[in-house]
Amino acid sequence: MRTQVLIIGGGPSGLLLSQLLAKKGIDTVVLERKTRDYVLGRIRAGILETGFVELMRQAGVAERMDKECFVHDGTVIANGNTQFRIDFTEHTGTPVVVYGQTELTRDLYDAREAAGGKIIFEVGNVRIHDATTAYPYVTYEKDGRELTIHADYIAGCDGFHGVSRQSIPVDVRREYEKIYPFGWLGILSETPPVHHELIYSSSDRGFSLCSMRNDHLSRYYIQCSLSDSPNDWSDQLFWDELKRRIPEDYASKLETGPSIEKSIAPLRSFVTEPMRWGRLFLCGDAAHIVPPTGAKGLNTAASDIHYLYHGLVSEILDGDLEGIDRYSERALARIWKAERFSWWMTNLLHRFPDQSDFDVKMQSAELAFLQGNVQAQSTMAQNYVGLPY
Ligand code: RFL
Ligand code: PHB
Repeated sequence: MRTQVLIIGGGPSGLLLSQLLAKKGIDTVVLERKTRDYVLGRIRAGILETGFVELMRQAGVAERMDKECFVHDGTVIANGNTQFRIDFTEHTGTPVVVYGQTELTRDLYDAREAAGGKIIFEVGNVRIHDATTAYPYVTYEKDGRELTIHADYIAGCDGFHGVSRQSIPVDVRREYEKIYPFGWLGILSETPPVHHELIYSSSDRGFSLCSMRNDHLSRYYIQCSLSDSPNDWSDQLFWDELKRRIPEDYASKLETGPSIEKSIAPLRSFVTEPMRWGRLFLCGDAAHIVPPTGAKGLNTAASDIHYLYHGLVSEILDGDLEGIDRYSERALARIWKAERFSWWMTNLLHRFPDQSDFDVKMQSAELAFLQGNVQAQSTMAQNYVGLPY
């Protein structure tokens, strides 16, 4: 088989790229290790920058999102019982949008399938060959057979544990990593959100976040120990702990109920450089990870897709190499800023095991400064709604 752009990974990055390229008449094949149901079972991001929303519109897959999403003009930040609001729209002219990763991935799958897009599920042993030549190809296993696809370009959209990044020789790539000494325990519950906007909360007992998917589906997180397992946390324990970490006026009106999903995510900052090796381009989690505190994971994946999509279209349709030649440099310039913001928010709001009383005072002083300073709020808002592409 042969295609113009072979995409490894059928998560949001891979599907969005495939859908955008299809709109320009460029042929793609997507190889996905899991089933569609498995990919759609992963509960992940919930906040989209307007840049992402715009890309979904360009891809022709924004109809349901535009109807069902919730526009958020600001967020609440709390420190113990003190709370304040940062107004994104006032500071930047731009809100963010609440629309779950599960939903947008479903929309992308539906659109690809309706257009007859080629997505091959349950592939194994994917291997990239000859990426630095003009004739790269990929081998994989499906139903016990080994198959080959030749391509002009390969997009590595296969997440942090995928094969694409690992295919780049170790003497070519440089990796930067920070592992945080805690995780996030998250639950999804069919209860109304405690507040109509998100609440990021710092407390003596650790960080917590009140988020949502819609009017009757809430997503809550609490900072937890890396040695915890979701089974250690009954629903009752979770709700009791969350109530202790948010301001009392929210705790008293929090509606609790059975969790329909409960999982722990470790927190990590990670970047690999460069994001291109010959005709292989890394996108999204395959190239970088942020701690979820700034809601940037999926949004940085989208900006990669924006740069790669425009680069590939210019090369394939007009023979202009500039976009793909500068892909890695452009994508990384934006990613490092999102890494900084996510690292800053994580450091500001979490309790660290080795933190001194002085360190805690520094966090409180920074939160107080943010509360009282319009420029600091504007800086936060600009980063949260997303820096320009
Ligand atoms: P994904 O979503 O990981 O998709 C990669 C796809 O590639 C497939 N794959 C392979 N396919 C073929 N061959 C192989 N060898 C393959 N290896 C892997 C996988 O099955 C998968 O379908 O990466 P992508 O598309 O770059 O999208 C990135 C986002 O998913 C990610 O940045 C965010 O979800 C990060 N993230 C969060 N971001 C937020 O902004 N807010 C959140 O609340 C949030 N929560 C999370 C998260 C990531 C988590 N992970 C990675 C464990 C919670 C969790 C638990
Ligand atoms: C979510 O709703 O899952 C969510 C929202 C904001 C974050 C992280 C996760 O910073």
